[in-house]
Amino acid sequence: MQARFDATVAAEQRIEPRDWMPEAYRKTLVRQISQHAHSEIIGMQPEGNWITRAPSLKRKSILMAKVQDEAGHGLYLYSAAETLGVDRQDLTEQLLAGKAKYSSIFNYPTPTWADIGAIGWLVDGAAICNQVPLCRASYGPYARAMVRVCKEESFHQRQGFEILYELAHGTEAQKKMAQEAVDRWYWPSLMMFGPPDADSPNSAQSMQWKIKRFSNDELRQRFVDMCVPQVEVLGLTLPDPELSWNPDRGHYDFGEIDWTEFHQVLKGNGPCNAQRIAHRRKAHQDGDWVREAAVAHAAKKAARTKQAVAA
Ligand code: FAQ
Repeated sequence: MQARFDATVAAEQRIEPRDWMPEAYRKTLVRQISQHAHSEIIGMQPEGNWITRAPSLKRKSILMAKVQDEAGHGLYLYSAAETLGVDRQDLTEQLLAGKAKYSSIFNYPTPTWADIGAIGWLVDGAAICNQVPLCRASYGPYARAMVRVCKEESFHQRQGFEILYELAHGTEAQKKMAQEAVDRWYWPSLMMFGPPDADSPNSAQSMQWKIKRFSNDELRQRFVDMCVPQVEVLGLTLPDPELSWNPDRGHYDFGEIDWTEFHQVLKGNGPCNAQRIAHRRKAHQDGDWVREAAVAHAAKKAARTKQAVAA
């Protein structure tokens, strides 16, 4: 069975839920997919904060659609995780108990409207760099979920870029607001790619299994290289004095990331960790009646079908 699994992965074919897989492969997928799902769900909060205050009806409807898309991504991902034999309720309970990881990026605040532009451009931009290769992940349900997610994230990124572009070409105060938001989100976006390769315990095995196709540092570099020409079009700057083109490498060199900050955020000490979990718990409690109603409705429907069959 192991040989067949190895041959399937080597041949770039997909592992499906019905196939035998090593227990460690299954566990790695549950870990990554569930963390990813939690990130999408918690990731609704920083932008959700601006739905009632979006500066126009058009901006409000776009933002509502975007935040709903993130909820949808969470649902596809929980479904993909369930194909591996875990229960969505258990995953949710781990998140609510503060035991599950989700992306560090969503523990930062959104004090101005420009932060919504910066999230779209930088956070969705980083998400795309990371997730496009996941469309080729060896596990079928995860790879297929990623295809739709990436299409939606591309649209999200463009709407964020457009918000920033308008602000950057508006009044002096608007341009300043856009620059400050980019300054706030740039470094945390680089941290989204995970620890440097040398400190990434999961990368080597995940790449061997073709879950991950590129290392954390490779994708981070790709993102920096993408941001530099785009920030020039925006007429803004990236907050890194060490950023410079390296002709030998064919890439931009960039400054040192503050990994102490990253580890603090992972430990729960970021600016919004406590608020994010408290809000998620309340939203879950507020949704109790919906889940109860759905279960009651399903039971009634099943009873009616049973009666009809008996008759
Ligand atoms: N934050 O050995 P590695 C989005 C953890 S979705 C928190 O390198 P791996 C859309 C890592 O889990 C954003 N924890 O791990 C959106 C591991 O923990 P563990 C989420 C992090 O898995 C946009 C430990 O550190 N995207 O943005 C982070 O091989 C706008 C060691 O790290 C995904 O989840 C971090 N930044 O590589 C939504 C993509 N980085 O379990 C709303 C799928 C690392 O061993 C609004 N995931 N850790 O204790 C992946 O590609 C990978 O899981 C990585 C990490 C690259 C994130």
